[in-house]
Formats: sequence, structure tokens, C-alpha cells
Amino acid sequence: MYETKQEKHEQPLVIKNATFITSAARSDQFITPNKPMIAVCGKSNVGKSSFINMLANRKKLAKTSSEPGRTRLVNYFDFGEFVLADLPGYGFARVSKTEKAKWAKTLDEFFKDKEKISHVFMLVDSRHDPTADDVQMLQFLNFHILPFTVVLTKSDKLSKMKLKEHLRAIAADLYLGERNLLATSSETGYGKDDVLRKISAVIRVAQDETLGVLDEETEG
Ligand SMILES: Nc1nc2c(ncn2[C@@H]2O[C@H](COP(=O)(O)OP(=O)(O)O)[C@@H](O)[C@H]2O)c(=O)[nH]1
Ligand SMILES: [Mg+2]
Repeated sequence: MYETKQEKHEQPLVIKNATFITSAARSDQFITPNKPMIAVCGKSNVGKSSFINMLANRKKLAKTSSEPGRTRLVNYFDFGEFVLADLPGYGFARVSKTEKAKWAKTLDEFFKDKEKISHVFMLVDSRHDPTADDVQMLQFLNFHILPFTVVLTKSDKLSKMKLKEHLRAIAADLYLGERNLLATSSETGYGKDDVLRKISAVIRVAQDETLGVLDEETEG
């Protein structure tokens, strides 16, 4: 419903066996995979871990928690055709300034090597207006010209009509077209195929870039 023309024809990627790779607490522990890397970011408790588990068809690949804000790590998962990086959540009120600065530094360093990152899924709660932190994250992605898709989470908590309303409002708030947003629910699996189609497209583009197809096209 909200996909681009190009992605309508894309087959949803089939994920068979996703596994945990490693956690990084500092930038010298970041990894450089030899396949496309997709990052997942968003405020704590927005549903990042649940989103990852939904994609992996696993209940406990990523640890979920109702006690937000305790992960300061970048967690890497091998999804076969791509690597997924689960970034530390932001916007947790009860952390100190020092902790916040540390978080900002980790993220800065993670995105510094942006050739490594094929796409970013930025998760936003479908029930609420984007927070100031969400807006700042989006500005950061725009500033670094990182390709991203906004994923609305927990859409099972809204009626179909409300979801449509919220999607429109959130898109407007973030100055995005509605097609740049995908509504999902890790609870029901709603929107999962749209995400998997997006991932197929991301992988295809990354492979074309590796083969130099895009370079030739722009030169010719
Ligand atoms: N109803 C519903 N609850 C969700 C959904 N996704 C996550 N949650 C709940 O929200 C809380 C935080 O989820 P988690 O995945 O740990 O968020 P994270 O901090 O961003 O990794 C947990 O209690 C989840 O069960 C969803 O799609 N629907
Ligand atoms: Mg988490």
C-alpha cells in the first residue's frame, strides 16, 4: 500500500536462519561485514528488538524489554543476505548527560563510515507524534545523506482508520511523503512483507553498486 513503484514488483526477501553475531560497546568493536548492512534505530521501547525478531521469525533473537533504555550496545545479526545492526535506543529520560553524550558519540562513529551502511530503518511509534529526539535523528540521517525508511511500530494498537490518520500526520510532521513510511506490527506481522520487499530492493541496489552497474549507467 505504501511502497514505491519500483518495490511493488520486488519479491519479499525470504529469511531462513538469522543469528546473533556480536555486540559492540565502542567504535573499535564495530564490524565491517562483506555484505550489505542495514541499521535499525529509534527511541528505547519503540519496538526495535521486536521488529528484528519479527523479521527473523524468532521470538528471542533480540532481547525485548518493557524496562527501556538499558542497552548501550550495537548488536549485530547475520540475516544471510545482509547484516542487521541494532543501534542503542535514544530518548530515555532517566539517563545522565554523560550517558547521552556517550550515546551520541557511538552513533556518530557508527554512521561516520557510511559506505558500510546500505539502509536505515528508523522506527517511530505509530500511536504518538514523533518526539524531538525522533526529529533530531531524522535530521542526522538527512545531514549524512543516509538512505532510510521510517517504520511505524505497534500499529496493532490502532484501528485501521486511526492508523491511516496517524500515518498521514507523522509523515507531515517529518516532512516526508506517505510512501516513505511503512506501518508494521510485530505482534500481528502486519507490514512485514512490505519491509521484506524493501530489504530485497536495498540488497539489489547494493549488489548493483558492487558490480558497478550504477556507475556505468550514470557515466553513459
Ligand atoms: N502491541 C505491540 N507491542 C509491541 C510491538 N513491538 C514491541 N512491543 C512491546 O513494546 C515493548 C518494547 O519493545 P522492544 O522490542 O523491547 O523495544 P526496543 O527497546 O526498541 O528494543 C515490549 O514490551 C514489546 O512487547 C508491537 O508491534 N505491538
Ligand atoms: Mg531493544
